[in-house]
This record gives sequence, C-alpha cells and structure tokens, in this order.
Amino acid sequence: MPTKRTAQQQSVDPAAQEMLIRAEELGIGTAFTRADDMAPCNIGAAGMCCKQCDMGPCRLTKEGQVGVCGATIDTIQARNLVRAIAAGSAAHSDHGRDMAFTLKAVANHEAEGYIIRDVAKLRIVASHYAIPIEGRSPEEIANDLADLYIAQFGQQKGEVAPVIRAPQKRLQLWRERGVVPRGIDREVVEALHRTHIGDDQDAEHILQHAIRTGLADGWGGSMIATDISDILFGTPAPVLGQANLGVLKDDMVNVVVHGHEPTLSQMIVAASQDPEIIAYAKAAGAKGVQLSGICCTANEILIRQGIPAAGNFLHQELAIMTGSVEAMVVDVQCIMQALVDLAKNFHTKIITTSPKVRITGATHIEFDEHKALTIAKHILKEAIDNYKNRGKTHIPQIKEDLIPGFSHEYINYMLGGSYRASFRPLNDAIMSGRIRGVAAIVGCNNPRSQQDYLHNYVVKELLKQDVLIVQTGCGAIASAKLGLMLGEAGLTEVGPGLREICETIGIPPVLHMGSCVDNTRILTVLTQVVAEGGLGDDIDQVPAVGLAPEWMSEKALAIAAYCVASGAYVIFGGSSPVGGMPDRVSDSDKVLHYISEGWEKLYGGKLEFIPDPDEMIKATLAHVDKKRAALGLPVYDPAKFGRSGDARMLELEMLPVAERRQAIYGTAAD
Ligand code: NFS
Repeated sequence: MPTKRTAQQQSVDPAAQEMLIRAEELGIGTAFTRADDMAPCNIGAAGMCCKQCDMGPCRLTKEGQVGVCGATIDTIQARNLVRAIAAGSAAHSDHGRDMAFTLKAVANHEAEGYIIRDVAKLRIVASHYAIPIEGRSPEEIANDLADLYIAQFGQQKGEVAPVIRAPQKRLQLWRERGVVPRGIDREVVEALHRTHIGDDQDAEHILQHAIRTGLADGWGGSMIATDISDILFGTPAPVLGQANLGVLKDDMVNVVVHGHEPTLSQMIVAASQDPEIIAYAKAAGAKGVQLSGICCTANEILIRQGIPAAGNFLHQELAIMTGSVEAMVVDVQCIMQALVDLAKNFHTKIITTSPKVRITGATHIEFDEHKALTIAKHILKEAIDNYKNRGKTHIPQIKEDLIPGFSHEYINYMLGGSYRASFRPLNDAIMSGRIRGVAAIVGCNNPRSQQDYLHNYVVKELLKQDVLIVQTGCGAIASAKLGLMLGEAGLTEVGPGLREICETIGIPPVLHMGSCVDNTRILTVLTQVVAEGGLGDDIDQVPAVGLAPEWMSEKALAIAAYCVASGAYVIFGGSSPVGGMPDRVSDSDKVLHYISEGWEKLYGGKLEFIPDPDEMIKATLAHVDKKRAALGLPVYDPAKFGRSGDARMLELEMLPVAERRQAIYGTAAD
C-alpha cells in the first residue's frame, strides 16, 4: 500500500509545505506524491538486478544464485555502481568540457558578451601547468589553458593535468594503486566497456576503476569547470543573497534559471539589467525582470552576483505552482520531465536551451556561446511577452538572507588579509580544538525523505559540536533557507570554540562554497590545509568528513568516489545502491563492505550509507576525534573555550565599571 504523507511530513520547509497544500487543493501531483505512490523495486534498490544484456534482466534473490551468464551478485553490484559513477562523472565533466570550449571562444574573441573577469586566477591556474604568463595577454594565456583543458578529455595516455595539484603523497598513492586517470573520456568509456556483458568480472577490479573514473571527475572535469567559471565569471567572494520561494515577485516578470551551467545564466543576469530589457518589461506592465535560480545554476549566480535562489531540487515544481513564473529556463541535469505537464496548469513556459536536452512539449531556444547575449535577450523577451498571461498568483512570503561566496581563495584571504593570506589560523583553530573538525555537507534533496530535514538536522547538531560546516549544491540551499548562512544568525546555536572563530573572523558558521562541481574547492581547501602543516601530510589525516544526507543522483556517487579516493570519510543518508539483502542472501553485502573497509585500506577514505541522522552525527564525531588522536592533538573539550570573542565582550559590558576594570586590567583602580 502506498503511504501518503502530509505536507509537513514531505518537507520541513514552510514555503514548500504551503505549496504542497496548494498542490493538493489543485489536485496536482509532484515528485513528493509520486514518490509516495511509487514503491521502489527492492531488488534493484539493493543493486541485485542486472539488465546489461537481453538474456536478463536477471534478478538475484536467492543464496548462491547467479545470472544467466554466471555473474555473481558482487559482480553485478560493482558493475551497477561503476556505471552510475561513470554517468555522474560524465555529467559533471561534460559541463567542464563546455566551459573549456567557452574559454577558448572567449580567448579568440568569438564569444559575444563574455570577458575574462578574473585575470589573477587565470594566471594562477596557468602557472600550475607551466603555461607561460609573463608578458602575455590574458587572451593568449586563456587560449593555451583552454587547449590544455580541452585536451584532457580526449587524452589517451599519461595523467590528467590537474592531479598535480593534489598533495604529493596522495598523488604517489594513486600512482601506486594504478588509479590516476589517463583521460577524462577514456575512463568513462572504459567503465562502460568493462561492464558490458562478458568483460570485467572481478568486483574489486571493477571497483578500482570506479575510483579512477571518479578521480577523472573530481581532479579532472569538475575541477576544470570550477577553474573556468571563476576565470570567466569571477572568483566568488561574500555577497548578500536571498533564498526560498519568497524571492519571486508579484509585480515583476519572474524568470527562473534551472540546471547547472553558468554560461547562459550569467548572460541572462547581464541581459536582465540591460535598459532595453527593463524598458520592454515596463512596457508589458511589470516593474522589471526578477531573476532567480534553482539547483546548481542558482548557486552559480548566487555566489557571484547575489541573484536569489528560489530553492533547491525539490522546489522546481513548487516554483511553477506559485503561478508567478513567466519562464523556467533550463539547461542540463536535475530537470524533471514533469515540469512541462505541470506548467500546462499555469502560464509558465519551460524553455530548454542545451543542444543535449530537449523535453517533449517544451519550447526550445538553443544556446550558442558565440551569440550568448542576443539569445539571452531573446529568452527574456519571450518571458516578458508571457507576463500578460499570468493568472492568480500564490507566492509564499518566506525567504531568508544569506552571505554565500566562500571560494578557497576567499577563505585563504579572510584568514589573513591580502598580505598574510594563509590557512594557518584555520589549522591552528583545528589543532587547538576550537574547531573540532570540518564537515562538508553536500548533495541533493530526495523526495523519499522529508525535504531538508536531514540536511538541517545534521548541520545544526554538528555546529553545536564545534564542527565547521562547508556546503555546496542543494545542501547549501537547504541551510540558506534556514538562515544559517548569515553573519551571526546561526551563532547562538554554535559550540563555544567555533563561535569564537566565527566572531573573530566575521563569518557565518556554515560556509556556502558553490555548486556541486565546486566540491573541488573543498579538495583544494583540504590540500592547502595539508600544505600549511600541523595536520598531517595527506588529506586522509585531516579531521574532516563529507556527508550527503539526502543524495539521489549519479553525480553524488561520482563525488563520493573521488572524495574517498582523496582520503575522505564519506557518509550518505538514504539507502545504499549496493546494499544487498543480507537477510535473504548472506553475502550480498560484500560490495557494501568493500567500498567501506576495503577502500579505507587502499585510500584512507571510505563510503558508508547511514540512514539515521543521529548515527550519521555519531560516526562523524567519532571519525574527527579518531583523526585528532592520530595527529596527537588535544582531546576536544568545549569547556576550554567561549571566554573570548563577542560573547565575552557582551558579558563584560554587563558588569559594573569597577568589576569590568578588574576583569580586563586586573585592578579596579583607574
Ligand atoms: Ni548536485 Fe546540482 Fe542538487 Fe543533487 Fe542536482 S542540483 S550537481 S545533483 S539535486 S545537489
């Protein structure tokens, strides 16, 4: 029997709850109700179904059972997992490829409207690869960098270039284990080849290639995407933004950009501020164009321009149901096919823009970076023309402010200023125990769990334990909606040591670092923390954990693979795609154990699936404490901290003058 949840059970976000109640009133289905109606297949969910050939699908549910070809459960699970990781790596990395082509076009003055915005970053990135920079124009450097990056995708032999940015010891380990990616496309193709009927049939060997394919994304395609986005659109630094459905405006043309690639959305931002477009909107009776974003496109323009985020993954349908969205402009990834049918109930136009993505029934206006500004204006005019068709609106008046934009460059700068930029203060804070450890809480929403609940619960509980949180993707938007990313907003809920650090530096306790490809920023931070000294000589020694409490996409699995390979303990919520059914088939969890204990022996990192949030928190704290002990750091003791910073100043201000003098100067006398 399908279970039907109430709006409160489907999401903890009050704006989402309001819209889910409205959906019910209107008799409209959403991902939430479809998840309720559609029970997942328990054999597929456990990774025990093989549909690689037409002798099957083979569903292995009995002890000792094998597929028609003789494939065992562990082989089938490993094949399913590496295929998912290959798809995730392909998605993120293909985004990186498109960015590289855009950089090439910009360098050759062939990309209308784009400029090289961050020349300093261009020079730094180019120097990683010994591309000459002195005496050369930004375009010349960018042209060489674009050529180098484009070549990484089709490279057949050797090592993908960005791996040299990993800690030396880590790179050496990858070389010893034979997992350094040779070329980005090559590893993805090989994953598909190896998992074709009758190829690689040793689960551990298949999973070694899962690591190599994940690394091709994390230290390849995704890193390339982040580098080039910063070079072309600016390296993020703190900026004021807003999040949740309340950012939609009743008196403006609402255009929601949704997907992942910043190339078009950045140009739509520019076009929306163009006097011609503003005048066009006013002529249509609106005050102007209100842009907002969903998913990682939202993050890309939020962290750079402060363009508001309408929400995360599960908000895409809810935004349309406000009746206030003239156009939802989508590019690639995480776009629900349901949007088109849903939009028929309102006036919203769904506009697909990528040559790779069409949705039956949507309007297609193809993006081409050579004519980007012209196309962006065309799309906005389509949206403005649609304003007259708007009916009754229902916009939840719920939104929160936030300050996103914590790139690794900014974190470095904020800790020491322009002249003494350094990770030293962060390392010192971890070493002293003011910061117990660091948790990267990332990834999706999944309608099978209560939207944002796991994200928010884990974030809040870890903050109390003095764990500094960094976030990307839809997890970041979950915290933003809760108001945890604004200056002092979350500080009352934070442990005493972490609070001192946040007050001293002037940062929120939860740092928004960008979109999911920007998880590579976290790899860079960890590398720089290692280079700074005092926290070991490789990433696996740093007291840090990666969590994706509400994961659902193949990209999340690719991220997990490269984080594990980089030495991180990765905890996913929800269910494991290779969980097996150990109650029915005793060794059907061999792969599940291998990607945990097995990978830990090889790489120092491991992947575990822990559905219970309290257990997730326990495992996180146990891990950071274990790493602290291995480094010989003092045992975490919150009682030692909290006597400095703003809290102490406020305390002193409350005292009578004489007592205050005594406390500060050690004497009550003048
Ligand atoms: Ni990440 Fe971005 Fe969100 Fe999940 Fe989808 S938007 S790349 S996959 S759902 S975090």
